[in-house]
This record gives sequence, C-alpha cells and structure tokens, in this order.
Amino acid sequence: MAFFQDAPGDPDLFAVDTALHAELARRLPPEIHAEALRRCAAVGAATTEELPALARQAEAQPPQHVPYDPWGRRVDELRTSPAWEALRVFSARHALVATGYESALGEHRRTVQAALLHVFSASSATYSCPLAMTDAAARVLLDLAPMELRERLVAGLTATDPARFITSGQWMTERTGGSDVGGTETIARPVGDDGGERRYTLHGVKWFTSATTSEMALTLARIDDGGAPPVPGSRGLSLFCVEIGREAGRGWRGIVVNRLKDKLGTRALPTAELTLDGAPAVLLGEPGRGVANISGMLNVTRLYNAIASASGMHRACALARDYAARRAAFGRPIAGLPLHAATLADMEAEAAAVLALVMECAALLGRSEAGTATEAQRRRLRALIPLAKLTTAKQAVACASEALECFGGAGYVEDTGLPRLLRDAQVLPIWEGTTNVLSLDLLRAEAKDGAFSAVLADLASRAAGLGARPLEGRVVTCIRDSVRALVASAGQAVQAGGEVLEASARRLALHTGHLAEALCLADTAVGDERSAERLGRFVALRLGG
Ligand code: MFK
Repeated sequence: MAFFQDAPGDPDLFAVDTALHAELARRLPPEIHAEALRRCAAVGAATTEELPALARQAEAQPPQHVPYDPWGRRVDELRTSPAWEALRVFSARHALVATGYESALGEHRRTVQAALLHVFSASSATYSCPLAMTDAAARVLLDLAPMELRERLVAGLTATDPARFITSGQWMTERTGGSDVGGTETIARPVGDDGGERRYTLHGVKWFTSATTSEMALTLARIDDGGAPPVPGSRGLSLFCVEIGREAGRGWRGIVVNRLKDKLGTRALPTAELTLDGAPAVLLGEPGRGVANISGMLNVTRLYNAIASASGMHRACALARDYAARRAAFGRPIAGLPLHAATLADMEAEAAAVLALVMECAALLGRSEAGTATEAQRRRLRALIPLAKLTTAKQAVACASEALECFGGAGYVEDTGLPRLLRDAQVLPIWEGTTNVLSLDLLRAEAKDGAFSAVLADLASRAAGLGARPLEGRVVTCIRDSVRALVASAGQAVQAGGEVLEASARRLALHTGHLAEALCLADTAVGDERSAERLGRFVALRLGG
C-alpha cells in the first residue's frame, strides 16, 4: 500500500503547555490560580478545532477594499471574512481585553490576561493585533480622556458582550517613517470645544493603519491653529482620538482609504493607507505631549507583541512535537531520534524562557496598574518591556524557522499552513518598534529614569541568590559569569558614551534580555523539574554554559 504522511494535529494548546502551567502555579494565589486555569482551559479547548478553522478561513478570505460603489460613489468598504468577525466575538466572550481591567483580580489581572492571550494569540490569525491596540487605547483613555468620552469608549473597548465590544486602531506611522515619529506631517485644526472635549479636524496621510475596520483610533498630529507656525519635531506632536464615522454607501467621515497593504504575513488583518481629510478628532492630554502620552499605548502593545512571540513559539513547538510522533524516518518515529529529540527540547527550552520573561512583565504591569508596584519595580518595568519585545521577537522568528525545518519539505509548502508560522512571526521584530529603535529606547529610559540600571541591579541580586536554589552548579556559575560580563560591558559602553554607546545598545539589550529570561525561568525552576531541565538547556544555548 502506498505511504501517505499524517498531517500534524492541533493539540489543545493549554493542556500541553507545561511551561504556562508552571508559571501560573508559581505566580498566582490559589483562588485566582483556579480561576485562571478555568478560563485558560476554555480558550485552550478552542485551539484544537474552532480557532484553527477560523484562522484558516480568515487567511483564505483576506480583507478586500472596495473603493467605489457600482455607480461611482466613494464608499471605501473594507470587507473581511466572517471568520474575522467570529474572532472578535470569541475575544469578547472570553474577556481577552476585559480581564486586564478586572479589579477583582487585583494585581494579578495582567498575569491572568497574559495567560489567556498566550493560549489564544497563535491560533488567532493575528486577531491579537486589534486586541493589543484596543487594550492600549483603553489604558490611554482611562489616563487621559475627558469623562464622557472615557466612559463611553472604555465601556466598549473592555466589553465582554460581543454586541457592545469595539476595537481600536493606532495610527502612528506616516510616509516619513514609523520609528522617527517626529517627522509626522498630519495637521490638526481646532474647531472648538464641546462639553469638555477639545475638538479638531485632522489632515494628512497615515501609511500603516492596522485593524483599520476598528471603530476608533489613537493618532498623532501637529496642531496648526492659524497663529504661530506649528512646532516641528516630536515635541510639537499631540495625541488625538478619532471615532471613525462610517455610513453604508457614503464612505467614511473625513477619511479616504487609499489602499490595503499587501503584506508578507498577517494576511487576515486589514492594514491600510489612509488620507485624513477633515477627520473629526478629540485632543487627549496636553498639546505637545503626544509622544509621551501615546507611550502608555506603546507599553501595552509591546507587551502584547512579546506575548505573541511566546505564543507563536509554543504553537510552533507543539506542532513540531506532534508531528515528530507521526513521522517515521530511519526506522522509527523521529521523536525518538536523539538529535531531533534534542532539537525539539532546545526549542521548548527557549519558548519556556521567553514565556518566563513575558509573565514577569505582565506581573509587573499588573502591579503597576493596581498601585502595588514599588518605585524600583516601576523603573524595571519601563526597561523590561522594550527588552522583552525586542529579544522575544528575534527568538520567535528563529523558532518559527526551526519549526518549519522540523517538517522538512512540507514546512515550505503553502497549503500545509506551516509557512504561515514564519510569515506571521516576521512582523514581530518590525512593528511596535524595531530591535534597534527599542535598544536605543533602553538608553533613553536609562538616561531619564535609571530604568536599565534597575534591571541590572535586579539581575545581579537574583544571580547572587541562585546559590540557595536547588539548581545545577554549571547553571549557577554560567548565569553569574554572564551577569558579571554584562555589567562590565555595560559599564565600558557607558564610559565610552556617544556613538560607541549607541552602537553597542543592541548587543547589550539582547544579552540583557537573554539573561532576564534565564533568571525568570530560574525562579520557575524552583520546585519544577521540567523548568529546571529547560533552564539548563537555555543556559547552554544562549549563555554558552
Ligand atoms: C499587521 C500590519 C503589519 C504591518 C507591518 C508593520 C509595519 C510597521 C508598522 C509600524 O510602523 S508600527 C509603529 C512602529 N513605531 C514605533 O513603535 C515607534 C518607534 N519609536 C519610538 O518608540 C521612539 O522611541 C519614540 C517615538 C517613542 C520616541 O521618540 P522621540 O521623539 O525621540 O521622543 P523621546 O524624547 O524619546 O520621548 C518623548 C517623551 O515620551 C519622553 O518624556 P518626557 O517628555 O517627559 O521627557 C519620554 O520619556 C517618553 N517616552 C517615550 N517612550 C516611552 C516614554 N515613556 C514611557 N514609556 C515609553 N516607552
């Protein structure tokens, strides 16, 4: 009989997630732990069939832009797959955004939410992107919006009733660039105040607007009130909230959709170029404080990015492991071939280390938002978020590439669905700040708040405490040596200053990120043998131990 290879199956991504189980067990008090397990299990059950089927359908029916109706009227309809809408409904029902604002969960709200997102993201055809911006917009509106606007929009952004749940976009990137936002060309013209809301119209082009079907967006513009010329650079930018007015058959109020982007991956996700031609907007916060004000949004979306990296790595590993049991070569299932078994174990070790750092960031954000974080923890969080985003994104791309290799030629063939692992991972280092931009952000966070020093001090103190842990001597020695080397090279770079410091920022950031992962995983490894084994592998892989 002819041979046909079985495809990999989609496992229950929560049931097989030993790393996430270990993280939750160590981080949550019993009642919240039980609740987190219950909620994650409900999402996990959908990762075997429901979510993969929705993701496949959403990818197979990518968004379409219909600029004109049959009679020539501008309508700018963005048609997305019914599966994309079903992912929105699923997200609301499982409170994927709302959990981050659930005061009953106290300082653990972001830990529970990160766990849910870790189970969900990789099977969501990147629906996690609109969720990231929705969550981040809720955060910024809570901090900055006038009361009526805040109450109206935040209720929708954090709703668990699908009929009320709305999403938000974030329009930051213009043709002048996505990194140096000081070049923003969009102008805001005042039209007067309305019940505490400072109203403007916006005029300019936004070059990357993801989740463009959202009901609202936050964006930056330069105020031009007809008096003194607008202030150039990033200090002249202000933050605005746009509620998108769409009327069937009439186009969008003050906005023209130029076209949808043809992207390498994230193909179910609508990403458009827009011309703002009088879009009504409300100013948030003080004029000229736009970059500082939108940074609250960036910190949330960057954490989501790191969660998506961890989630993608976990799914890639789970698929590769499932396949290894089904695929035989050289006389046995490849799971039993020593080198393949070691490769899978290394990938899983890396994914566990990534998750440990992500959960640390989520825990710190939860504490910070609940008001229980210390000053040192807040400073550490400021640096850990860019560090986690930049480090984990690079690891996610490498892991996706390795996973494709685990399937041989099938990993390179589109209709297996496997190449999507790599195409979707490749966006993670690019959007929400590239590796280099975030490495430089770290230097700025150090100059302003001593945030990088707070991370180094924490790593040094954790490394010193490792001796009291039941860990392999090799692991402890390697981590300690690595922390010493990092502190020394950071010191040399700071002393050199200027361009030498800038040029070394990326190397320092990645070294710090890997060490932070190792030390977070070391905490999880106490009392969890599998995590201890993974720590040993991770240290050998990344720290040369
Ligand atoms: C699915 C579709 C896929 C499509 C493919 C992707 C295509 C790409 C799409 C994108 O373009 S996504 C957007 C990517 N861009 C970014 O994420 C922005 C990257 N740039 C930065 O992060 C810069 O560091 C930043 C614009 C934030 C700073 O630029 P500036 O103009 O040099 O400002 P500065 O002086 O560093 O910071 C201004 C204020 O904000 C300071 O406060 P003060 O005025 O009180 O001193 C900073 O401390 C504060 N700040 C900046 N970043 C912060 C922050 N505060 C807290 N947290 C932060 N992260």
